[in-house]
Formats: sequence, C-alpha cells, structure tokens
Amino acid sequence: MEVGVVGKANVGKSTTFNALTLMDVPVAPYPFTTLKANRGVGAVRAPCPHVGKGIPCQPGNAKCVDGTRWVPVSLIDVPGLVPGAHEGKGLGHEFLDELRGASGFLQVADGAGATAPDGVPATPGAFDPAEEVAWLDQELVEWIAEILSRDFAKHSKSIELIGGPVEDLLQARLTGLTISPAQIATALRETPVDRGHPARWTVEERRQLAAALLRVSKPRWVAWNKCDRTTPEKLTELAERIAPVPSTPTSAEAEFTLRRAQKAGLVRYTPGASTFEIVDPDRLSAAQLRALEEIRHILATWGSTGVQNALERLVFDGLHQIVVFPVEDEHRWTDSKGRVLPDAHLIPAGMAVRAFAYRIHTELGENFLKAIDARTNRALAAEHPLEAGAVVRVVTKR
Ligand SMILES: Nc1nc2c(ncn2[C@@H]2O[C@H](COP(=O)(O)OP(=O)(O)OP(=O)(O)O)[C@@H](O)[C@H]2O)c(=O)[nH]1
Ligand SMILES: [Mg+2]
Repeated sequence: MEVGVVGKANVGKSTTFNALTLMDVPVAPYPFTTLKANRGVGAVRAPCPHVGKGIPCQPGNAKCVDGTRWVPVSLIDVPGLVPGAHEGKGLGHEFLDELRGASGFLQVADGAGATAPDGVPATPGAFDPAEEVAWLDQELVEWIAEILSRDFAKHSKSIELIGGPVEDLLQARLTGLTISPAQIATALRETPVDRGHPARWTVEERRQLAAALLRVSKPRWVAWNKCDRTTPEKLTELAERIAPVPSTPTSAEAEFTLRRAQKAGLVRYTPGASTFEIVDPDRLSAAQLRALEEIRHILATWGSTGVQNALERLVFDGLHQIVVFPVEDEHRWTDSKGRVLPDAHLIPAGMAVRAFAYRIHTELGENFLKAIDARTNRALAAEHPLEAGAVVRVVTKR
C-alpha cells in the first residue's frame, strides 16, 4: 500500500517525507524544490503479539522496538501542486499520474498560512490554510475527471452498443488508479447519472462522478504543518472549518531533526513520543542545544510533533488498515524456519482469511482449507473476517 504526500508547493511535503523515511531528499524555503517524485518507506506502529506470548520475536519485515512493531508503508513525495496543475500549470499533471498507485493522501498544508498559492513564502497569517484543502480537492477531482474522460465518447458509445455494464467502462478507464470494483459501484450509486447511457453524460456529470470516486476511494488526512509558527487555538478552529476532512497539527521540521539526532546517537527519541532525552549535553554545540530546547517547547505545546500520528491516523482510521501476523505453527507462532512472528502484514480491516491467504501467496489461497486463530486455537472458515492483531495460521489441503 502506498500513501501519497501531496499539497501546495513549499509547505513541507519533502520534510515530512524525510522525517517519515529518514531519507534526505532536498528541502528548501522556495517552491519547486522537488522536481520529480521521491519514493521511500515509512512505518506505522502496532503492538507486537510477542509481549502477551512471553517470548521474543524475530521480525523479518517489520522491526520490533520495546514491544511495538514498525510496519512498513510505502510513501511517495511529489512536486508541489499549484492552482491549475491539472491543466498543466506549474510542473503540470504528469507527476499527478505518479499518484495513481496511492491508496490515500497525506495532504501537507501550511497551517501557519505563511505560503502563497504559488508556494512563495509570506508572513504567518497572510493566507487562509483552509483554502488549500478545498483547492487540492478540486485539483484531484479534475485530474480523475480528465483520466475518466480520455476518449470517453468512443468508449461509452461502444459499451452502449454491446450493452455491457457501465462498471466495465469505468473499470477500464480507471485502470491503475487503485480504485476497486466495489468503490466504483459505490461512487456510481452516489452520483445521479443515467447508467444506461454513459455516452450522454455531460462534462459536469463526469466531474461529479470523479468527485464521488475520489471521496470513496482516496481517503485524505491533512497535516497542518509548521504548527510551530501558529497556536493550538488557531489550528483547532481550522480543523473545525475543514471538517469532515480530518486533520492533525504537525511540525515536520522538528520530527526530522529529532529522528536524525536519534540516528546519530545524540538523543533518545521514539517517533510519536511527547519527550526526548539528550544523551550527552557536552557533545552538543550551543546552537544544537538551543534548537533542541525549541523542539522541547513544540512537544510541550502540541503533545508530539504529530508527523507519525498523522500517517497512522490516515492508515488506520482513513484507510481502515489493520496489522495481522501470519505464522505456520499455531502453537509456537513460528514460520517454517522456526522464527517467532516473522511477518507483520497491513491489510484492510475485516479482510476474509482466504483473501489474506491469497495476499500472502497465490498457492496458499488456492489450496486454502481453513485457518487457525493462534491466540484461541479455534478454526476459522474461509470468509471469517480478520481483526487487528490477529495471529493466524493458514492450513492448506496439501
Ligand atoms: N517552521 C517550519 N518550517 C518547516 C516545517 N517543515 C518544513 N519547513 C520548511 O519549509 C520549507 C519547505 O520545505 P519542503 O519540505 O522543501 O517543502 P515541499 O512542500 O516539499 O516543497 P516543494 O517540493 O518545493 O513543493 C523549508 O524551508 C523547510 O525547512 C515545519 O514544520 N516548521
Ligand atoms: Mg518537496
């Protein structure tokens, strides 16, 4: 699963991306610093079942720190969007197509309102950050409407001619956009279009359908970034104004500084935490100590830098993902090599166990007999929905 880090130019997308991935893509105080999409891997936290079991785990894909698994999530950082991006303004819409594979969007916005629509820096409060949210929505709608509309007349006429379902037409038009058949069906239900005659759909009707598709298939979470330059009262008011779009205050700069300092062994810090400790003040310059004191103040004001939290809220609440742990031995919770709880998988909440078996390996799905809940040792039927934290063994016919 991939999350797109999107938003206006110069708001802190790459800083957020760097903080979450510990990569070092260029960051600078002017628009269009990022010219090409950057891909990297962040992580979301889940309790490791080894704690309850009382044995240490041997993670393969998701490291375990003090009983918390860090489950990988792919991230993509794109160039800043400017108004009219879907028409090719700014860096155009080529890179919007890079977002086709994204299941959801973390929108970074300048919560301090100190960035103009074209990304040029201004004084805090000069611009209304809520406008960034409505505007991005429009850009994304236009982008999807444009994809939907490519050669639409030709394709819609041919589907009317053969009398095929309109879902097939949409499916073919939206290939690669990570929109499921169920989501297409829901979007169609929510849009008052004549299903029998797609060739007659107007531009406005296609736009409405694109808006429904976006709403249904691409959850969004707003990170009110640069919170260190504004107040909790102002961001609470902003959050209320953009509701029901959910949001979280963030300071990407503080998070990136802390993670780098942690990696360098200068501080003890866990992403998402409300505090950190300086390992040895004598190893730090006066400027470094001052910068860390400023970050301490940000943590005291906001509870955390918010960055880890924003990603997790998008993944768990927005995208309804859960973490489950497949094992091959339901008693010892090991794989075939004897490693305890080697893997942690991020899957949609309620996914059926057989679908999960397919997700691990096609063969496992094809030969599915039953699954065993390793926590209770109960057998689970093929359609049994998986819950967060499940430790599960798939039993095959042969
Ligand atoms: N005060 C403050 N500044 C920040 C924060 N996050 C990023 N910045 C600064 O904002 C500027 C832009 O950051 P980038 O990460 O390059 O922003 P971007 O959205 O990727 O920019 P483009 O790639 O040009 O669209 C840089 O000067 C960052 O140091 C933050 O949390 N607080
Ligand atoms: Mg950037």
